[in-house]
Order: sequence, then structure tokens, then C-alpha cells
Amino acid sequence: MFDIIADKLHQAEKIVFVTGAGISQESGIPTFRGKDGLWRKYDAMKLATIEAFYENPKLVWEWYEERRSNIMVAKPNAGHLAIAELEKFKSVHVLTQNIDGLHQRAGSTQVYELHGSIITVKCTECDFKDAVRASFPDLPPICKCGKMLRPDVVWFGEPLPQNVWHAAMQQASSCNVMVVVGTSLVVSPANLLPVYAKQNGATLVEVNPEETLMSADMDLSIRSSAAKALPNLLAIFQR
Ligand code: BV8
Ligand code: ZN
Repeated sequence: MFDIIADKLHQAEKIVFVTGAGISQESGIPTFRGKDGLWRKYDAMKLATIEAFYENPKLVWEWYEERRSNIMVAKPNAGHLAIAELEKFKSVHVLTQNIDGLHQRAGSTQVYELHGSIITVKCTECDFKDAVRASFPDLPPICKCGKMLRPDVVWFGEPLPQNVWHAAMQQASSCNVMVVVGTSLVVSPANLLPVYAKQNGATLVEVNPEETLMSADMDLSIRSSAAKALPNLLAIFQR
């Protein structure tokens, strides 16, 4: 299996990775739906929405601050590093649903953050936007203009950043191999990206210890974790 995929990677002009919470799981960041899932303790469907934010900005901010502090101490794992390493040999674009910035910290340079970033905060009113790595003393944090700051993430019911989404669709529709890692493909429109790739004749590879909604559409599925499977794949690719 790994040999076949490594071969496909060798033949490919362009390789696209679509990643979700599962690739950061081995960096100690809980996924959404897993047993330790974020959505167990909190109902993210309720909290990751603009309504929840305006209803109870302090609670939503407490949730993000807890996640941000966890993400700040997390390290990219062997899965993130293998994707970054592959960039030395091939054109690699990473379309990630994650907001943790770990692909960039692993060294990947073509990363599209479909759902924004927890590192960046923006104003709910003016055009202030900046990366903030320190934790905020008071929640919700207030902008210089007097209005509330919010995490620069895409909440449910909010559109994805148009420029990022169009670029991601473009990459998905023009790649030869798409590797879907650590995502349950529940959330739309990100879950359409493998459909675009398939429509354009790409080889679809899935890396996930469990079945997903699109496992039946995958050309090849590696039932393993990202931090195990991706370095193995890279080692065989480099032989
Ligand atoms: C939009 C940022 C339109 C915030 C996120 C019904 C009602 C309401 C809405 C909808 C509805 N039906 C559809 C919708 C649309 C909605 C949606 O898809 N809802 C779902 C829940 C049904 N989507 C939206 O609202 C999107 N916007 O559609 O806008 C629009 C257009 C124009 C104008 C106005 C509006 C916005 C969606 C973005 C939401 N924000 N994140 C934050 O993080 O706090 S989504 C968030 O959840 C993540 O970003 C990610 O995308 C998603 C979680 O999914 P995964 O990453 O897949 O994680 P999950 O835990 O599910 O799975 C982990 C996988 O990893 C598993 O398969 C597991 O087996 C595997 N795994 C575990 N360990 C490992 C592993 N794999 C490898 N290695 C391991 N070690
Ligand atoms: Zn402001």
C-alpha cells in the first residue's frame, strides 16, 4: 500500500493535503468528535457560533483562551513534519481546517487556513487584526476602538474567507494526488474539497485510524494515525 502511494507521489506534479483535527491529536490537541473530543466537554456547535459569542462573549472567550494556551505549548508532530519535509521534493499545498498553526510551525510554507487561526484576533468593528500569543488578562478583550475583540476563526454559519476558499478550491481541482488526513469530513464546505479533486481525476488517499464519510470514495486508505503513517510514507518516497 505505502509503495503504491509513494509511487503516486513520485508521479505527481502537485500534491494537496486536506487536514483536520486528527493530525494535531498526537500533538496533544483534542479533536472535536473523538472520545477526548472538545465537543464532549463543550458543545462546540453552540460555542463556535456568532450567536454564542454575542450572547456570552466571556464564556466563548474562556473556551478559546483554554484552547489557545494548550495550542501555544503544543508542538508539531511527526505527521506535520513529514508533510513539511515533502515540500523539499514536490509542490505541496496544505488545506487545513485546523486553527492551531502547527503546519506552519512544522515548516510548511503553502498553508491555507480554511477556518482561520486561533493565534490571530480581530476587532468586531474596526479593521484591527493581529497575532496575539499572550493570554488576555480580562475577557472579552477590548480593542483600542472600544469594541470587543474576537478570535479570527470561522464560526458555524459564517462564510469561509473568500480568497482562501477560492484558492483552496483551485488547488483541490488541479492536484494529481490529494491526501486527506485526520478529518471526519463532516463540516462543509471543506468536505467538498476531496470531491473537487476526484472530479478532476486526482488520486485520493485517506490517512485516518477510522472510517470517514468518504472512505468509500478513496482510492487508497491507510488505517493508521498521522504521526505513524506520514513519516513511513515519506521514508518509502525517499528510498
Ligand atoms: C458555512 C473553527 C455558509 C472554529 C470550525 C446545519 C445547521 C447549521 C449549519 C450547517 C448545517 N448543515 C451544514 C451546515 C454548515 C456548517 C457545517 O458544516 N456544519 C456541520 C457541523 C454539519 N458549516 C458552516 O457553517 C461553515 N460555513 O457553511 O457558511 C455561508 C455562506 C455564505 C454566507 C454565510 C454563510 C463554517 C464551518 C467552519 C466552522 N468552524 N472551526 C473552532 O475551531 O473553534 S469547524 C471545526 O470542526 C474544525 O475547524 C473542523 O473543520 C471541524 C472538525 O472537523 P475535523 O477536523 O474533521 O475533526 P473531527 O474531530 O470531526 O474528526 C477528527 C478525525 O481525525 C476523525 O475522523 C478521527 O478518526 C481522526 N483522527 C483522530 N486521531 C487521529 C486521526 N487521524 C489521524 N491521526 C490521528 N492521530
Ligand atoms: Zn476595533
